[in-house]
Amino acid sequence: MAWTNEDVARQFAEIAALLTLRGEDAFRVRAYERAAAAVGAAPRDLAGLSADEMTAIKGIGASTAKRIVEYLTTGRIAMLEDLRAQVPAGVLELTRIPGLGPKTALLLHDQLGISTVEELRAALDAGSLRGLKGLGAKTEDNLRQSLGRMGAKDTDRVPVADAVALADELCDRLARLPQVRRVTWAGSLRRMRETIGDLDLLAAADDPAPVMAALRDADLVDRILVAGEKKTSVVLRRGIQADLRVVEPDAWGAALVYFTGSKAHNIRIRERAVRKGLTLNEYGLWEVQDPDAAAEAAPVRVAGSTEADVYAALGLQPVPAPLREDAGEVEAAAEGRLPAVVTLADLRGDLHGHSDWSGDGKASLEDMVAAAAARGLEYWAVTDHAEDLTINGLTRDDMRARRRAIAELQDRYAIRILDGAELNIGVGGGVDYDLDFLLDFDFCVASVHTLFNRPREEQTARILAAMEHPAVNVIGHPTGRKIGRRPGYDIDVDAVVAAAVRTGTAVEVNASPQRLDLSGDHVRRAVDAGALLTISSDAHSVGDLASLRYGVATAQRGWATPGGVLNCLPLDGLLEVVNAKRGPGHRRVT
Ligand code: DGT
Ligand code: CA
Ligand code: CA
Ligand code: ZN
Repeated sequence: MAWTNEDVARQFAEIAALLTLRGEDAFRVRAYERAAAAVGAAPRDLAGLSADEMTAIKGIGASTAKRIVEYLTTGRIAMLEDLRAQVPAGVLELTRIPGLGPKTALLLHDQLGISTVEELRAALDAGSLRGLKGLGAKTEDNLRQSLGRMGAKDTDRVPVADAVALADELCDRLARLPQVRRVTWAGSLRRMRETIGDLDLLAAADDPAPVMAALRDADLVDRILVAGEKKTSVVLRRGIQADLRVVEPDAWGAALVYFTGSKAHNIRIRERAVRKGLTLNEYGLWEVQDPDAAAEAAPVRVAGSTEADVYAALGLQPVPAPLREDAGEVEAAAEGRLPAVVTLADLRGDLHGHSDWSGDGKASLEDMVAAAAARGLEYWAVTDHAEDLTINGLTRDDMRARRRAIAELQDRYAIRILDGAELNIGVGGGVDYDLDFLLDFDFCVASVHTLFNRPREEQTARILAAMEHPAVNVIGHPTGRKIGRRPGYDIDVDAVVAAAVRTGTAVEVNASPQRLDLSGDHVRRAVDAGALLTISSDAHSVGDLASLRYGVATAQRGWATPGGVLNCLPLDGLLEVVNAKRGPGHRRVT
């Protein structure tokens, strides 16, 4: 990640917060707060400046400058490290939530024993903050909103990509056993939630014992929690729990439905079963037995061996796992109007990616192009950072040189390389370079990389202004959140989505597992409004291209169809959209 002024500012804000938490002198605290504000608002990139040049900036004194230099050269500030060691872990984490200052954090810690974001979430849900002295209903409201924008926390839940890697590894091993007919993962992982509480593995086998034993004996396992006949639970070395159920092949589909969940979805379809005079459980969909029937009469299984059978017997279209959240999908499936959601195979290109032309890209342009081509993509946009991202951004000359490199590669590769840029949305909504220069690109992403803590109206207006630009084709990671680490900036997503429709600008589903931005819920709002999406990897390395699957799953969770996704269009269709945005009188991209 780039070291930006914003990043430096965060270090000072943290110092100020930690000093407050330690009850330090208000004057000293204020000095660091002022330094944080000055750094955040500095018109130039600090990395290029000497300590002397820094002190010329209003609000930065000699000792602040010294610490900035320390940070930029070593990546750490010793004083900050010392402070971190002295304050109860977790309390500071709370202060990362906008609207929650050090005083409130201490209050929550001392009065309610809250020291993690998750605990705060639970306390809010339980209403325990109400009546707390010094904490009004307005603050409570703000906290709730900030937590909502932050996404699920990572303390005891793991990011979906980590869980996929573990679950794949375990399933591969189990699949090799001769007894195993089928094996897969279920639960929140199969629904592709952003974070995963535990892994739910499901296998079909006639004899469960050797399958259970194989999991217990796996070297990935740290300890065994349950060693039953139907279920084994273990804690993996990585700290995450894995549950394995083994069922007979005739129950496979019913078990898969049951253990995929969500619980709310299961309840909804079980109600449907009951209305049809059936019962649904993990072993199948059954006819309800007549109480007068002979005790030895065998129960009748209506469906069970495949998921499709179970849904069909319930009078439902088969529901893709990411949609199973009781968000209207059962009603839609009953009426035959489930969306044909976008799949990985529908993506024809990737419209956000980096090469080592920008400082944070890890692979060469050619390696990235070759990897995108090897994935079967028809086009790939290289959107290296533009110049306003001072550390990693490319100057005009860099961009021209890169353009020559692209042309040379294009002679040798069939995949279309789109000459692109990731522009920085300035505080007033302006972007890098100038109109003429921007129109020389084929495709531009515009993203917010600085000044996250602006008020909602300002932040929204800034993005709306950028959307008006004829060369801005998509807003990258529109809310700026990092899952479990920082909330997105406060924006009016519905206003952004409406402006996307009006201006012909797309909104991105950034597929990086730490972003997934837009989230599934936001995608749903974009889809309902008719906004065009992109699903892009934002790859900084060859391996990152594989993240597209998480973007697709997130789009599925928001009910997106290929028709609503810009990079499901073939190249000429994509270029038509780009040229329509440019309007007449501007260079056309061909
Ligand atoms: P997670 O693990 O918190 O990320 O979320 P899930 O959805 O994987 O939940 P988990 O592991 O507790 O349970 C796996 C599935 O089992 C869940 O999605 C639905 C199903 N299930 C069916 N009935 C119940 C129930 O009564 N309680 C729970 N906990 N799960 C149930
Ligand atoms: Ca689970
Ligand atoms: Ca579980
Ligand atoms: Zn990017």
